[in-house]
Amino acid sequence: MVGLDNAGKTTILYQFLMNEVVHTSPTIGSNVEEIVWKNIHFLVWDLGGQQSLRAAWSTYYTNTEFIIMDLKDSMSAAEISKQLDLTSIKNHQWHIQSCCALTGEGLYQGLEWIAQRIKKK
Ligand SMILES: Nc1nc2c(ncn2[C@@H]2O[C@H](COP(=O)(O)OP(=O)(O)OP(=O)(O)O)[C@@H](O)[C@H]2O)c(=O)[nH]1
Ligand SMILES: [Mg+2]
Repeated sequence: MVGLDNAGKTTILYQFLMNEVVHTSPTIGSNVEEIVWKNIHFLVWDLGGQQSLRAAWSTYYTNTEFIIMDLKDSMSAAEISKQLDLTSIKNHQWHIQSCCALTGEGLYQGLEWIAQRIKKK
């Protein structure tokens, strides 16, 4: 799970794990938790988003199957896809899920998209 610092990644992680909003501090390094949902075990690595930590993100990508990006509230899903030119990506699938880590809205729809693709493998 990667994204800008203060975007809400750690909040999402603990929403999935405990169904509640926990008090967070900026992540230095990473948090890792196992989330079990619909009999699927998700090993979720939550990476610190501060500028100085971003160079280390790639070291976590080996054997990574899915990346969750939580971007700040400013753009719609359509705008994000346009800005990042996602439609030009043809060698893997992608999906934008709008969500709110504080209420949990949209979080499980995001996992559902991943779960559907795991089943097709
Ligand atoms: N309004 C709003 N605030 C959020 C949301 N998600 C997280 N926050 C708040 O944003 C702050 C930062 O959340 P974190 O989960 O620590 O952010 P992070 O992405 O893990 O940040 P780094 O560890 O520094 O990369 C906290 O005060 C959260 O309560 C959200 O969906 N909406
Ligand atoms: Mg964090």
